[in-house]
Amino acid sequence: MATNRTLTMIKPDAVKAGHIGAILNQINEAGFRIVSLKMTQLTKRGAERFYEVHAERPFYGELVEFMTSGPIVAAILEKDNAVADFRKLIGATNPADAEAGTIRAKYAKSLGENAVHGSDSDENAEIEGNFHFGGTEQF
Ligand code: 3AN
Repeated sequence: MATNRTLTMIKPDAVKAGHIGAILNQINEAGFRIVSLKMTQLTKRGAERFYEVHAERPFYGELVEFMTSGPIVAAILEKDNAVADFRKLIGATNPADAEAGTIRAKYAKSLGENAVHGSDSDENAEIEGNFHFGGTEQF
């Protein structure tokens, strides 16, 4: 996957609350091209693997439980400076600290249930993109 790509997931809280369309629209309006897109549900093993870097953190169990609690929407997005620009668009991890107008400020419920994921580096964007999508699913 090229380095101008990032991986997002619309998390179970935002899917349940009916925000898929609004969030995808905000992503498009911000200039990201959708390279891959699907609705899916993470298995416990899958979520543990996806969040392996957080395995030692106290919130790991809660995070895995939440991320497997319902369907998510996964997408690979493309834009110049995709990783940094997307993290700007979604806002701070804790919605209480997220800038007004950001996706988390608008749709996130709490630090744990924070509506969307965004990759934190080009390297992780590639790993995470390949976690969700095979080569023939990346356009
Ligand atoms: P970000 O998603 O902004 O990159 P990370 O990578 O620090 O944030 O955390 C990954 C996910 O773990 C967050 N999106 C959030 O759902 C959850 N999380 C992070 N910190 C906490 C915490 N202190 N308590 C509960 N959940 C947390």
